[in-house]
Amino acid sequence: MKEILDFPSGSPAKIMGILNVTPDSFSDGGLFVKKEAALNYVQKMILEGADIIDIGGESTRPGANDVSVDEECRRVIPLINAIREISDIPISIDTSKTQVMQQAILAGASMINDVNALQADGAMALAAELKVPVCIMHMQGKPRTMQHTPSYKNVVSEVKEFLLQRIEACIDAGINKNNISIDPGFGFGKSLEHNLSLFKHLNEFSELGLPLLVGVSRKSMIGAVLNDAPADQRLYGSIALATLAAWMDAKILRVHDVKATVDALKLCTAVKNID
Ligand code: 7PJ
Repeated sequence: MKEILDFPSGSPAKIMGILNVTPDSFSDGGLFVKKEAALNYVQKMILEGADIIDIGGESTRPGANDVSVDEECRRVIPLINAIREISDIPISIDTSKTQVMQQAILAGASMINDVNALQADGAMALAAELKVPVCIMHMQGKPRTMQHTPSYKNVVSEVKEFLLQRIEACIDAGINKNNISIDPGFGFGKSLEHNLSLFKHLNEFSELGLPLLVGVSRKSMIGAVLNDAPADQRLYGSIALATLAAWMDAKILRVHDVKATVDALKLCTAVKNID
């Protein structure tokens, strides 16, 4: 199987297609709670060129309700099983709960995507034991309250420092460096200015020497710049930022709109690869 975190030089960034199986996500909440609808949507994303499917059963939008391990498993595990019956596309599990990570990988998921950077009890040891790729993300605060008063002296250096410490902790816990990707965590405890500043300095995250994942699709930073456009009016803004991220060497783009992003990336890669 092709390695998820393998990026031959000149190859385009990979597209991680988002599948939220939550009744309350901000842009597609409730759409894919039924297994059949979710499976059809996965098929569509695969045909459109997704490289990875990211499944999340716990909404991390600001103020979202907590979900129990059982409920989260009930949402994601049958779906992972069902996808495995139709495709061998890599699946990442978007969760911060150790038990959900374990069940998901057992059911056939291939990667752990944790907005909490594997800080839950046992999460890091589990990832080391399972030898699966991980994404560790920066967040200031906790989802319920993170947007209340985000505050940094220097957002770029603070996020970088956090990621550096988590990378070292992962390696100390026995996670292979080749299995780690990093994410500055757009919208997770950040004001519009923080998000824009982080984005402008994305290049600097390459200094950490690990593949960079960027998730800005339909996020509120886009709505804010577009005069408070609602989530369903953020496609063009999302494509602009996805293209800029790829230009600044992001290796994985976590997106809702797979086909539009794939097309934009083809142009980005064509320009990048010309002398
Ligand atoms: C992200 C994520 C992100 C990573 C979510 C949303 C909120 N995982 N999960 N990075 N965002 N790695 O899609 O707006 O930015 S959920």
